[in-house]
Amino acid sequence: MKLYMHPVSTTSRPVMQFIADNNIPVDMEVVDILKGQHYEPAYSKINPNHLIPMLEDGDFRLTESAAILRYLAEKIGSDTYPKDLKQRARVNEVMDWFNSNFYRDWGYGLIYPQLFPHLKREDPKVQEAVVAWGKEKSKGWLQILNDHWIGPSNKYLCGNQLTIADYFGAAVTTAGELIHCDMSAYPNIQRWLANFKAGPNYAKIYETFNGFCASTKGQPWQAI
Ligand SMILES: N[C@@H](CCC(=O)N[C@@H](CS)C(=O)NCC(=O)O)C(=O)O
Repeated sequence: MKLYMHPVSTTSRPVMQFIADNNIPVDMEVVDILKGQHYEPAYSKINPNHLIPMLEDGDFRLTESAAILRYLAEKIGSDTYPKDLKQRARVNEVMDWFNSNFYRDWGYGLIYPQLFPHLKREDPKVQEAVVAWGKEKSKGWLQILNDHWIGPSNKYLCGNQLTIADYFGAAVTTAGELIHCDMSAYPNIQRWLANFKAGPNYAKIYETFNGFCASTKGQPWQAI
């Protein structure tokens, strides 16, 4: 198998980490999205979405990081994607929650329009309003994540067992480190992330991302 990815990418990191944690034989092919390589014909031809990650398993190609995580977990029979109907439904629910509600306002409202030139609105008033909206909505989602999904005693998102929802949710939540969000108002999120970051391959997989975050320090971010 082959994964088209970039180590800084929010949606590549969870897949890369799952592959590393489970020693799945997958070749890594970097698509340099910072240099626009995802728009070059070689990649556009096989993924017209111009997005990473994308998995190749023989002649089968799969996009969408959450779908790739489910595919790989199912393929290796991992406990991180429970077989029990209700437990699996809970994992799917949490992944969908992150992928839609939370990521829309957190990623595409608050973080990315400040960070990526192609997502910055041309009109400064519009830009300000987009980011202010994203920030307010994100606070609401973070509170729900802190109080409802994790709560005071869960080690992970769906109880005390690590699931693919944690790989996905942690990658999305840590995107806040790009603009140096302070999560001290959300102790359950901090505790969950600390549990997740203690995993065997976190430091290695997140090394490039952490370096990128260090390079964005000290800028006038609108952050939490
Ligand atoms: N829903 C997709 C989103 C993929 C996505 O947004 N990938 C980003 C990297 S994190 C990308 O390729 N961005 C390139 C661009 O925006 O030009 C998934 O979960 O895989």
